[in-house]
Amino acid sequence: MGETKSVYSMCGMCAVRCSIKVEVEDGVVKWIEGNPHEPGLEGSLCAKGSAGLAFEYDTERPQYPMIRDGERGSGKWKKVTWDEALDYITGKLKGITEKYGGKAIALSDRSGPFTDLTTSFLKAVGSPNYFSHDDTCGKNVDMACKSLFGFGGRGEFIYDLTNAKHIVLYGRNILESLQVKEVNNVLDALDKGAKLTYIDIRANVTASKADRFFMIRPGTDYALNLALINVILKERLYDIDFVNKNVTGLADLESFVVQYTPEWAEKETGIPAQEIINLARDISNDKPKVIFHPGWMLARYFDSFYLSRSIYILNVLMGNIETKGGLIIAKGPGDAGKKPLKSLGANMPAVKDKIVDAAMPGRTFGTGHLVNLYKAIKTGEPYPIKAFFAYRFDPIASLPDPEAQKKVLDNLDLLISIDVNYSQTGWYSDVILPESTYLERSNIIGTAKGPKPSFIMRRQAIPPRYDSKPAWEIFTLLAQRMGAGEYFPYKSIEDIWNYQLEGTGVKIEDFNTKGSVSLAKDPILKDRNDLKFNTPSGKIEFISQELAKEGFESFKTYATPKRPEKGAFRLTFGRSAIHAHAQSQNNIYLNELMPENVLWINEDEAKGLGIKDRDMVEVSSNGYSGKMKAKVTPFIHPEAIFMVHGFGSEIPLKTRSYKKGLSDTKLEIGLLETVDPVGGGVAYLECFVGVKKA
Ligand SMILES: Nc1nc2c(c(=O)[nH]1)N[C@H]1C(S)=C(S)[C@@H](COP(=O)(O)OP(=O)(O)OC[C@H]3O[C@@H](n4cnc5c(=O)[nH]c(N)nc54)[C@H](O)[C@@H]3O)O[C@H]1N2
Ligand SMILES: Nc1nc2c(c(=O)[nH]1)N[C@H]1C(S)=C(S)[C@@H](COP(=O)(O)OP(=O)(O)OC[C@H]3O[C@@H](n4cnc5c(=O)[nH]c(N)nc54)[C@H](O)[C@@H]3O)O[C@H]1N2
Ligand code: SF4
Ligand SMILES: [Mo]
Repeated sequence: MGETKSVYSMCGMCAVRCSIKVEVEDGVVKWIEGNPHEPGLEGSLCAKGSAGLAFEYDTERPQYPMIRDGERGSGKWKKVTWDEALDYITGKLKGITEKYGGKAIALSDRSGPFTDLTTSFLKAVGSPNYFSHDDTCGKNVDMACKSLFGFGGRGEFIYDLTNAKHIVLYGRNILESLQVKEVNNVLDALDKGAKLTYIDIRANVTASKADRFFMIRPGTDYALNLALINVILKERLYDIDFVNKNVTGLADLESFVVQYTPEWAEKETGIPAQEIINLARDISNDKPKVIFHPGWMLARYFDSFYLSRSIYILNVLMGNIETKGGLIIAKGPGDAGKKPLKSLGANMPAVKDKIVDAAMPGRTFGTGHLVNLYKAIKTGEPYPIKAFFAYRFDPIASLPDPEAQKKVLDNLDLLISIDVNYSQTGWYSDVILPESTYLERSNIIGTAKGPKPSFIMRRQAIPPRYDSKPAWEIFTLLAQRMGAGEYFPYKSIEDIWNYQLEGTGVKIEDFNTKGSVSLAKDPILKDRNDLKFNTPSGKIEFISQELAKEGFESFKTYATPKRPEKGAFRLTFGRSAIHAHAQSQNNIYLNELMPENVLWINEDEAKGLGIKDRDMVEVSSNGYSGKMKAKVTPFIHPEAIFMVHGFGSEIPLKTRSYKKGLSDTKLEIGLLETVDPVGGGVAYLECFVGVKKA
């Protein structure tokens, strides 16, 4: 037998980044499993994680840098060396910077624990224009959180699902749209007798595990919540002590929700009034160990900001903040009395220019909205953006309306994709830089906030199989060529790690045994009698001063969502447990398990249209149409159809997924600038399409 080793690292088959143990023999990966030392994971991986082997040894991924050799999107490429590719990029970037300033360079990545690399790269080249995928995902949820607690985001609260007694999920398909640890935590909680209430427009795997399932009318969750709040306040079912101590604006909320009775909500949502009352009473009995999970998917309607806000308000009313079985504020190194990682940008001068959407008219809450970046690329206002890095991000596959997007992106002088796959954006870009896969590279060290904060490390397990480079090296080489080498002097990942760890007392070797370094022995809980929030008042603001300052109201009058016209349906979408967005459909294992997506359609509606199960149907929207197989089922609301996102690839080099299934984004025509007017998240679900038998 040759040389064998075990490497602790992080899965990269989706953005969850589960901790993994990789078994390597003679430079070949033989086995990947969940990190057995990681509580809650204990060795488990999902199907996508296990298919990491197939991904690694696939030939249908970029193998060397490529420069476009024809029109954008023509699929004609020239193989080049790294020097040629990097010189080409920096030659263009220098021209752009001279003419428009560093601010004309924008970058969007997937966000997460490693963004210090990309934000520092932008800082080094003088640009404030860092964006992430968040507008396409949970931005409204983050903004709602910020308006109440003063800190923005999903990562800022840990949902202590394991210890909860009642979990309420709104379209949070937690067992399929999964994070392995979270699935284990939910199943543990259910084993211990926790109740699960699931609200969705269709019955999926999560619904099948629920004690209570409401098939809600699409887009009406806000009505449900207003009625729940109405009952909770009227019957004084809330945690009076906690609310009195920590909240501002209760009286305003009380008078606002008086009109929203359960009987009223029944007409909106289709959920019987008595069921709503029962849920409010049930939940209250188990408080504070209850969780209303805001999820992400509800962040896709016009009123999603206020809906997400109402979900957080329900949590607060249950007094479940900073308590076991509730929402625990994520702690960073500082809370554990430790120094944080040193930022790669720590010694760089601050960027003077403001991010491009800070000065936009009609702007939404907060900045860094991707959709606004697109507006700036399109109009050149408030200033031109001429270069765009799509790094570990595929906007053409993940924002609505690929054709409209391409027109916007045509205003760029330079579009670069840094990816491990041929992405839709890569296919339309000027340069593709192949990053080494998660098994072939190390990343900068990241911080995982939580009840017990830790430093986390992705570590190279095998040498790159093709002519690729890790991101730290790509951005270092780019910065050096841009004349910012003094800020990116690194020659190896160890140089970066040592720099990051300076003063923390942690050493590189400390990651050897588990792949991460915990900064606290026990979970850190703040004193619930002395909670301080980052809002202007220091309290949880039902009436938000920040919102008021920006001209937004704190409570929004409910507006009935549009009903589809006859023969039309609301297009909804989501995930399957087998695929990750648009990136895994060509994986040889995963493709075999699920080669294409199907159209969920309600059986009565289907009957009316003469559609039978497994018939081919044509789905159409504003001049575009495509065909797919129907799944005729009673388990979806009649107003909606549903398809799994990520199919219908147009990249011929990915032979297994090419043109398989249908792309939801292609049907989302005209929605590129359709956003929640406050939170700024893309309102994908405000989309209606026609369906007929093909
Ligand atoms: N219509 C519709 N639109 C949607 C959604 C939907 O369900 N329907 N979902 C939305 C949601 S919630 C999200 S989060 C977004 C997701 O949108 P994206 O963030 O664009 O999707 P991902 O598939 O996570 O990954 C983006 C790219 O990263 C690449 N990648 C993966 N691993 C690596 C790596 O290690 N290095 C590098 N350099 N690249 C890597 C992948 O190959 C892929 O091309 O899409 C959103 N858009
Ligand atoms: N396997 C797998 N897991 C993943 C991912 C992946 O790509 N693959 N991606 C990760 C990412 S980035 C994200 S954001 C999460 C997403 O996680 P979720 O938000 O839990 O999941 P989605 O699958 O996007 O599904 C959303 C659900 O919302 C429902 N829905 C649509 N409209 C309404 C409505 O009006 N009301 C209610 N109550 N429900 C509605 C849909 O029917 C669907 O079941 O998953 C994460 N986990
Ligand atoms: S959820 Fe699955 S694919 Fe995503 S990181 Fe974890 S094991 Fe990998
Ligand atoms: Mo997401």
